[in-house]
Amino acid sequence: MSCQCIIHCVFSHLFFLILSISLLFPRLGIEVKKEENLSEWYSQVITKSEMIEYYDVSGCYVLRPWAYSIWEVIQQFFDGEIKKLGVENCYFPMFVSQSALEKEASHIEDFAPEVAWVTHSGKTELAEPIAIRPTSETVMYPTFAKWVQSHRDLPIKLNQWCNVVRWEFKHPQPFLRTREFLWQEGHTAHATEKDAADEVLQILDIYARVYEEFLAVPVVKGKKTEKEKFAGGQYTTTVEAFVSASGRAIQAATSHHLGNNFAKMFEIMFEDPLCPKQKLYAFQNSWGLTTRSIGVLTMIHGDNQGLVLPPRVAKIQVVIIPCGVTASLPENERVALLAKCHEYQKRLVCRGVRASDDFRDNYSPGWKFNHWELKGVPIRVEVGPRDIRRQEFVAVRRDTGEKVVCREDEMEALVIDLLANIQHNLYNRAKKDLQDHMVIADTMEVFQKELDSGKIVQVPFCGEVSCEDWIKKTTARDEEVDTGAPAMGAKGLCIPFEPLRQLAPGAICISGKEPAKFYTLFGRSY
Ligand code: 87F
Repeated sequence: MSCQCIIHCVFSHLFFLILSISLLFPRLGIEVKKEENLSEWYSQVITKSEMIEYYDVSGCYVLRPWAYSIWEVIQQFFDGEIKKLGVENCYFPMFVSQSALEKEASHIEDFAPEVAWVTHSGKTELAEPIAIRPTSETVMYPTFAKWVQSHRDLPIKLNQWCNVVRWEFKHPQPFLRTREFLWQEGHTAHATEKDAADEVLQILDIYARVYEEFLAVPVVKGKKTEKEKFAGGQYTTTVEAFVSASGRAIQAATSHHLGNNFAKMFEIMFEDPLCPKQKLYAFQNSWGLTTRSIGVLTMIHGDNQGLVLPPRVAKIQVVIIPCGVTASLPENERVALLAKCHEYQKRLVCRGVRASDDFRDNYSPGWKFNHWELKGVPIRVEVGPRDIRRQEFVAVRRDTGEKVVCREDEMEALVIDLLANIQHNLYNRAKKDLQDHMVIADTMEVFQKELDSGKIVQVPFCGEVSCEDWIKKTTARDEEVDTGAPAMGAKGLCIPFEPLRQLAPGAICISGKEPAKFYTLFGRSY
């Protein structure tokens, strides 16, 4: 064999050796920093934490139990709250006839490119193509019309938990922008404008509570601008969250008042109780919260070790890991150690804590620490033989990395207290982050400077669509200073219900032309 041949042979063997090692032992930890490459960090976090599995249809993803369990917590809370308001669950078909979908021509125009159609069964073309629901106004309202004759048939308050399909062409991102997603959509019809308007805000409050009390994500409540509202409705209220790692805001949930726009299209009407023979149109709302919320939580709380879960939505809140099980540890001590871990787990479960022990003996404690850290479990409890002798254990918080030594007899109280503390700490941290990144500007120069330093900005605004177009165009940048990516223009995120400052009398719109009507929050967004 020639010398060249031997070298070739050695190298190809080496290559296959390295390849098989890397296939057998994929890198465990997160390999990029959140502050250095956010999108790569995000995809590593969601896959390595076992929330998402990729799928071979672009824009569609598998939600694994670790992610789906978060959705179940949201569902349980939200479902309970809307039932208190008299909302009932139901299920309507996922298919929409062309005629129903196109009834609301005015607003469907903008959305038409995203609607997916079924055109064939097998090789046979359908007589009429059928759309897959992108939202269910046009699915439900023909039925509402059948059900409403008199004011006694109102209100109708329905909700459904389902999937919807919007065939987006922008870059997809798991949870944040997907072609199929899960949501709840509420649709209600009322006899009076006031009844409907009250409900819009009640629902918005529940959305804010989902984010603030469960996901530990602070939100800004407000009304959408004319340009950004749901075109089919009268006005849109929204909760907006902020991802400081990208300097971008994200729409967290919306609650719309539809006025009688849809009632007129679908003839949802009833006899005026005060003036028989006179027909009145119902006043309607629709509102939705999606699995995007899980992406928001990930973006906001995740760190360079991986996912960080707020305790209230964590499938496992406490993981108990036996430590110091070496070959030299006497059998009776090993048994006692595992028994103690199991006892802790049982005692916590008895108190309503979602605790789990990890007794797998083919993994080292160090490996388990990394694993559960990556998955964002709020508290890790470490128990070793020496801890048992001292009647102690060590608790490690995921949010700060802090270690707390704890007495065995105070275990339940301490852990429960620590979980509440972590929940609050995550919220307070994110709240401070939002406060530090939401500022006021009264001139375009300051507005642009703040935007380019990753902030969202409240500016005096006239509310005109043409002016909002101008702001978006003017604030767009060809190249972003540090990433080299083009920086999109600022969108109107909302007209905050509680602006940072009240508008001064005679204030002029940021564009310098018309009088300002309100402070409006602008920012780059998802
Ligand atoms: C995409 C394709 C077709 C959004 C679409 O926000 C139609 C639409 O109507 C569409 N994307 N929308 C607006 C949805 C409004 C509203 N529906 C009920 C919600 C919450 C839940």
